Amino acid sequence: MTTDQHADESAPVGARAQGDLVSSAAGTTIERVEVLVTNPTRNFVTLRITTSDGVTGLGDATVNGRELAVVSYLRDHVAHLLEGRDPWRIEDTWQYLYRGAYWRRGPITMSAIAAVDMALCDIKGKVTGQPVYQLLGGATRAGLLAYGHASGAEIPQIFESVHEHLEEGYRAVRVQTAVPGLGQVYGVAAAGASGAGRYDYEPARRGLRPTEEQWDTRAYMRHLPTVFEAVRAEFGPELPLLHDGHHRMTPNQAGQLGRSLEPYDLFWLEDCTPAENQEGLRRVRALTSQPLAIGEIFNSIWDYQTLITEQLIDYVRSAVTHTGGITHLKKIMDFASLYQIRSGFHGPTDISPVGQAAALHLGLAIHNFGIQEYMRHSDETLSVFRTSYTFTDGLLHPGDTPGLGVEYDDEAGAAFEYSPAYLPVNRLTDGTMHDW
Ligand code: GCO
Ligand code: MG
Repeated sequence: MTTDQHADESAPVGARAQGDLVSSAAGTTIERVEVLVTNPTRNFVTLRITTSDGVTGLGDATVNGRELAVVSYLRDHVAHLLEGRDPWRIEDTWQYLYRGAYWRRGPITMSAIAAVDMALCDIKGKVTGQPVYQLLGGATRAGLLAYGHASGAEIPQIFESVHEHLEEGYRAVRVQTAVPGLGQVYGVAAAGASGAGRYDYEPARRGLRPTEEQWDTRAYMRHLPTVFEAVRAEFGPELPLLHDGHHRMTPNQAGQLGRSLEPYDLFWLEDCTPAENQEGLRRVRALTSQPLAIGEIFNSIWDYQTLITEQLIDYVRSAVTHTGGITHLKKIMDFASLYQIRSGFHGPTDISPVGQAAALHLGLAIHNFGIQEYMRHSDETLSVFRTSYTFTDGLLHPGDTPGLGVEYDDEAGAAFEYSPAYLPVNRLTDGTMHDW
C-alpha cells in the first residue's frame, strides 16, 4: 500500500475520485485481456486476464451454439474497460460491468461478466497461494457427489450405460431414454451407439444448421415410468437416479409425470416445464412431491425469486458460467440456503473445464451443496485445459492448486479452430415447434 493511498483513505468519501480507493493489490493493475477460442471436439470461449505482475487468471465464457456473441461482447465492449483496473476488486468490477452496461441480465451479458469474475478469483487465489474454495470460506465437506449421463434407445442399452457409469465410480446417474415411435431424442446417445455412447460430441450437431428432432409428449409420458421401473428393479433402491425433462411439458403434464415417477424415488426431475413463468411451478408442486431441479438457462438471482421464496424447487441448476460467475451464484446459493434449497450446478461438457473448476470450488465451500453434474471432457479438451480437479470414488474435488487450478495450453488450443455447431430444434409430430 503506498503512502498516497493512505492519504486518500483519510479524505472525505465524497471527495475521492473513482480509482482512488485503496488498492488491496498494492498498485497491481489488469494489463492484458485476451479472448481465446478453441474447438477441441467442441467450441469453448475462454477469457484470460494478465496483471501487471504477470499473474494470469482464466474464465469460461462459453454459450453453446452462440459462442461468438460472447467473444464480441468481451473483445469489443469489455476488454479495454478492464485494463488499468485493480484486479482485487472483484465485487466492484462485477457491479461496474452489470450496472454499467445498463442492459442487465441475459445469457450473453451474464456469461461475459462470469468470465471476468472467474478470472479475477483465479488471480486472487494465485496471488494469495490459495485454492479459490479457501477464499470462499473453506471446505465444508470432503468431496462433491457427482452424477453422470447414462442413456440408451432401449432398456438393455440403458442398463449397460448405467453399469458403465457405476464401473467408472459414479454413485448417482441420470437416465435418459429414447421414446418408441420417435427418432433421435436430445440427451440420448444415437441408436446404434454401443452402451454409454455419448450424445454430446455427435457430428450431427456440427454445421451451419441445427438438426431437427421430433417430439410427442404423451408418448414420452407413457414410456418414461416403464423405464424407471425397470432401472430401479435392476439397480436396487439405493442408487440416486435423476432425469431431465428438458422444458418439454406444461405444468400440469409435469405434475402428472412427477406423480407417475414417485414409486421409483428419483433424486430429482429436472426442467420439467419451462420456468420463465415461475408461478407455473405452484401447479407442479400441488400435484407431486417429486424433488425438482431448475435453472440451467437462468442467469440471475431474479430468475429464482419466486421459485426460492415459495420453495417451488429443491435444487438450483445454474452454471457458474451462465450466472454471472462465482460472485453471483454464491449470492443465489446463500439466498437459497434460507429456504433449504440446495445446489445441483450445471456441468455438461459445454461448460469448459474452467467453468467446471469454478463450480467445484463453490460447491466445496457452500453449506447447501446438493450434487454436481459431471461429464468427463474429451481427451482433446483436456489437452488444451490442464485441470487439477479429481474424481475419486464418485466424489469430485477441485484440488489444492492456488486459484482455480486450470491452465490453458496455447499451442494445443490453437490447433483446434472454431467451427459452427448448433443445438437441435424440436417439432411436434404435426410440425409445431416445441422445446427440445
Ligand atoms: C444438462 C443439460 C444440457 C444442455 C446443454 C445445452 O442437464 O446437462 O440439459 O445437456 O442441454 O448444456 O448446451
Ligand atoms: Mg438439463
